[in-house]
Amino acid sequence: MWSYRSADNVGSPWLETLNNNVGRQTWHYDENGGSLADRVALDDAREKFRQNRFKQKHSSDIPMRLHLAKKNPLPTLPDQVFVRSNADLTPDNVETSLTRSLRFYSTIQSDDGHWGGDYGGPMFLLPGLIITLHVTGALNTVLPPAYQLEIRRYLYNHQNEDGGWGLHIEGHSTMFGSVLSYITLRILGDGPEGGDLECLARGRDWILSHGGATAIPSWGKFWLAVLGVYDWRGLNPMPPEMWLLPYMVPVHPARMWCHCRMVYLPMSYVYGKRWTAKLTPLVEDLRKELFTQKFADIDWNKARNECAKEDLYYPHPLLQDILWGTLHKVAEPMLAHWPGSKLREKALAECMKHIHYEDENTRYICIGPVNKALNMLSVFVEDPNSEAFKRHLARVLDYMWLAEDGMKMQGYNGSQLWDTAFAVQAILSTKLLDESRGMLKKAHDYLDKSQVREDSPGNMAEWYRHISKGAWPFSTRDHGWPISDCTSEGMKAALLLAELPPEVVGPKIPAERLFDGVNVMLSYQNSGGGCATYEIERSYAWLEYINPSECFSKIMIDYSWVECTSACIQALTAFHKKYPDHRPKDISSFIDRAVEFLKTVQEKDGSWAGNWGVCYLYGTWFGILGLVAAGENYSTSPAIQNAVNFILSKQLPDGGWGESYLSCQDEVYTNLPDDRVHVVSTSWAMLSLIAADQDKRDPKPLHKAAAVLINSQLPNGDFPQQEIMGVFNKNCMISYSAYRNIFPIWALAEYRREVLSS
Ligand code: LAN
Repeated sequence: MWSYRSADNVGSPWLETLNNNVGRQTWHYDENGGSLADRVALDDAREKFRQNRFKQKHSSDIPMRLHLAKKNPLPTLPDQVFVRSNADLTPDNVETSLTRSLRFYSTIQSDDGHWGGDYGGPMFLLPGLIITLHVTGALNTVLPPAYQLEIRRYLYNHQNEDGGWGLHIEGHSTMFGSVLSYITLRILGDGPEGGDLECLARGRDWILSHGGATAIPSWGKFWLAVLGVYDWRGLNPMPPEMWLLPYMVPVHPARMWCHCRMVYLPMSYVYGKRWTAKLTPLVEDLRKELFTQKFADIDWNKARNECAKEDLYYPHPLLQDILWGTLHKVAEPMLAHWPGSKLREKALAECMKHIHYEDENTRYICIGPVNKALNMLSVFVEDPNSEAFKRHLARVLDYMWLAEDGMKMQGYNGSQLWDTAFAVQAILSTKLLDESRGMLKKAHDYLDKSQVREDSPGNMAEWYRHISKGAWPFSTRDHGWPISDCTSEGMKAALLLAELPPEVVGPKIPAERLFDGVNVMLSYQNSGGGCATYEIERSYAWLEYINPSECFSKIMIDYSWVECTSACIQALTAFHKKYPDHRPKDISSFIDRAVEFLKTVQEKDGSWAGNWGVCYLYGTWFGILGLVAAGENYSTSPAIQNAVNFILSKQLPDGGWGESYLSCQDEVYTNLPDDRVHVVSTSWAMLSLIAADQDKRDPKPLHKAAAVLINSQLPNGDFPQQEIMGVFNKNCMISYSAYRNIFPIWALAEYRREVLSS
């Protein structure tokens, strides 16, 4: 039976931690664990998911719920209320609904105070990990058979009806998803005709009828070359020598978005070495299975620029093809032989230096799932017996998540801090302290222990690092990368908790540490007034011309975003109210410029396009909250008026809102199929409208929306998991599984306080 643990130390003695692994989430299998009833409940959930898998592609985190329900049984709940007419929308009824939500929510809090949850969604992550573990011979040690079975289940479940796999769980089939998922299943032991319901044969049909594996996007070409199912000559160059350029040059990798540079760093190391795994019978078979022509006949030079149309979100501009062509034909041959090879060696050593630095400073978690696998491969290529490799293996489980759809690799080592910071704000907004004191105390402890307490070691400029002392990360302190809006949300939650007596919610975070947090936020402002994610903008948007990834856009530099900017405004204004004497001038000039930025990025129709959540409702929520925090309001601010009109115009006849992920990739507001409502979209819309005083003008839209939320509640106080609500780089969706609880609680709490009491 499977069990979920938080703050576990599995992987010792190769595991390092700064705070006893607080926030770490791992899944464990014990053949003899659990009762018959537990197994039946889990199997039941799996079967339901499978039956429904083409309709409801997002799993509902049932294994975590089942597991935690055993430790924390659900308290008695007041009878469920349903809203049939406006007369049912009384403060008492809303309170009942909130009490039920809070009681349920307390049962799924992890022991260490954070809320765990599925942070999967992308389908291209797991294969990189499995290929790495396979070629390094570590697969069976790190992911024993029970894990492998769950991974296969996951891939069967997420095969689309047409036989292919998408970039993410809800997406149409792509070559990237299909080839990599197919290979993963083959590595995990399925034969070419095998798998669930002839999964592999159907997958192969999809691949071959869409041009075969030469049409996989560049990141896929990379993994195939590592495995030996593709020739390195079929890849566009990723010269490690870029790292030897002077920093002044705008295309220096250190000036790129940290996720982009941290992915291309190990990729260029492995590319520079042209490292390929041993030729095995499996590799020989795959060479026969995946291409529309004989492997020996493939024109690799042509294959460099091939990409299936299903995958092509960001087509290469001509400039790129010329650039890669020249590097490929002129530079690479020179670097392969003396004296050019000397330069290559030097560049590879430089890359390895940065790989080790990243590994050590994230305790081998790495900034994200892609460079986790790549760095692990790189240190193995450098030295298969290295301590670094062992430490990497000890951190693989940090990325694995089990749900009823199987086991997946997550988009980060979790979203612990982010969810916990929002959860605290939502819970506090209910004002139901007696219901929530236990939860809040534990969550407070999590916030306290997860703040980053130090800058990266050494000369930060030499390592191209931004300050991090005082920041909050997205996940755990051991991960440690600072982020502007995570720092802000962490700060907002900490400030709110500090208003309550320490006997109730635990000790306050000391002022000095909040000052450090403020210092981090202030350091994030770009010249245009906005804030980016982890660093300040270091280069120019035209770098996007050389964005080589066909499936993602806006990855080259760290741009300013509405979400990050608004979160900083909100946190700094909240901080300023409590500590008016701390850097007041810096804070007020920051806010003035940040507000200007928000206004410049507002769309003509009044919305803001969100970049990390779906999409216009998420962005507009941040836009409005930022302006309101800075002191603007509906009657004086046309920006707010337009945003409100935008939101109202998207309300569905049922009274809720439901925004589809297609809004992100197509950049136009799109409803969910059949105009379905979504509890998270509905909550974002409500929170925005309430912040803009909609109740003073016309509360009807809010009443209708509150009814939708209340009536959506499940009998146990939980809310349903509906469509995926997170996104990155415009085109890839990612799960924020905690949102289904956090945002309905928050929206109903604000509704009760602001709308029903007025
Ligand atoms: C994340 C997760 C957190 C997220 C928020 C803090 C929510 C956001 O407001 C700012 C951006 C940030 C930090 C973010 C950026 C992109 C990430 C890191 C991710 C969505 C998690 C996974 C994704 C990463 C890029 C996935 C790997 C793929 C590549 C294209 C490198």
